[in-house]
Amino acid sequence: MFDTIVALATPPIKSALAIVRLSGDDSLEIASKIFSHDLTKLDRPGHLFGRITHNDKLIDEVVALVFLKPHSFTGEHSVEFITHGSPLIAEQVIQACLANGARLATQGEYTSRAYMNGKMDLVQAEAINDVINAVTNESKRLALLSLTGASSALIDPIRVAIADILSLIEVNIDYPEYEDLEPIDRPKMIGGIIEIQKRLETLVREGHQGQIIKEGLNLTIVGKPNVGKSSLLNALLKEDKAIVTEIAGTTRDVVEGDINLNGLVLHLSDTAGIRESLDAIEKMGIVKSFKAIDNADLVIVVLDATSQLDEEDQKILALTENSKRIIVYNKSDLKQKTDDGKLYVSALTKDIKALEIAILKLFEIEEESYLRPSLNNARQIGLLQNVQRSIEVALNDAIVGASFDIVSASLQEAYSDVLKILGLEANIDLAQEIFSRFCVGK
Ligand SMILES: Nc1nc2c(ncn2[C@@H]2O[C@H](COP(=O)(O)OP(=O)(O)OP(=O)(O)O)[C@@H](O)[C@H]2O)c(=O)[nH]1
Ligand SMILES: [Mg+2]
Repeated sequence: MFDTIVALATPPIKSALAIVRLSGDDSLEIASKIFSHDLTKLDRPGHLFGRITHNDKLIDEVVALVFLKPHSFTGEHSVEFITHGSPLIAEQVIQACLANGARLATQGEYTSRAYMNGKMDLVQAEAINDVINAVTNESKRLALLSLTGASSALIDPIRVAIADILSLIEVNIDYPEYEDLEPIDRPKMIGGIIEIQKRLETLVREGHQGQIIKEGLNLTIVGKPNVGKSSLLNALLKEDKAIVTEIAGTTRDVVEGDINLNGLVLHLSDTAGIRESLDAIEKMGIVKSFKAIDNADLVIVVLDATSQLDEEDQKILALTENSKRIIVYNKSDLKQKTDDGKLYVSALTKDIKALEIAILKLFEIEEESYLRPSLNNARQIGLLQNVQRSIEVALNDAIVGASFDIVSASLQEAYSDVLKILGLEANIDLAQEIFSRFCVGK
């Protein structure tokens, strides 16, 4: 049971319509105090046209959408007033609701109530934000898979597999005298844990891919002056965004732009050519280049295909050694084609396909990645990694012959973290899992 909250569900700007919504046990009463119809008498959901008045003053003519518990987004009684799209009107409707007992909703409170009232799990609740924030069709599709529960469903086989082993261990520990009991077979248990480990590896890998599809990648283009970094940026962007000249040291500041590469959003940064410089402005630009390398998910190191690597190139290669990187040889148009395994591009002639393919391949983004549900935000992946760690401990303990209750402790931890992904409590659920499998004490 929650108090009744009110908020504007649309942006506070002039528009055709605005929506003010109420949710909570007293929604119908509060709405009825300011609306021309009595909504408390409704026995079914519906919409009604009427007037909103407060302190005997007409505020607006509106349509009220009425949702009855539990058939609403939040699972509570809920009323949405569709008003004319004036921020002033919306504000007055909200004030009238507040004066009649509602309180202002806090950020995300409607969704949090939907979660608390069991309308959705935590993965689904998180997906609402992803749906709203998606900027590509691909990321929206992934978010909808999570919203509709397809990502949450990925948890279940792992939860059940852990519970299978746990229940066997627990019952053997607690009821060793129970005759019908299947004794624990250690190799079988180890096999089961390895199976869980494999499933987790897949989930984490696919989660990272989903995260990349959703959030995009920061890609930084670096190299010494004049190798064609800005030209490469322009070729990738298909736009003349950065200034290109034959003068070394042209780019001073970081130049940024986004592209959508087969559904993968790349946040590109072209940087100042890195070299020893006495020019104060150029030096500042080079400091920014170093920062951009640190912030990058992927560094593109540009080398000049027409000349031998020099000391400056070597320094940049050393500097990016620990970054995820792709080394490209630019200006291939000036050079005879050789098949030496190096990645050649020509930013000038826009021959950069090989680089685009290499990027997609490096992050293992394939057609299926866009269609696959995944647990793909930092919280979900972090918990999956916790589960991985506990499972690894359980596996090592099981292999070295540790006692079953030691193995059980790690498995219980894993089980609890699995449920946390969905925002569920572990204790009650685990007991239910165990006793649903065995009729102990029957
Ligand atoms: N032939 C040929 N010339 C290129 C290519 N890419 C760039 N250039 C030329 O190389 C020169 C430098 O290009 P930029 O893109 O400004 O090089 P940069 O690496 O950004 O240089 P700085 O900003 O000074 O660090 C220009 O004259 C470009 O036209 C290429 O693929 N082929
Ligand atoms: Mg440049």
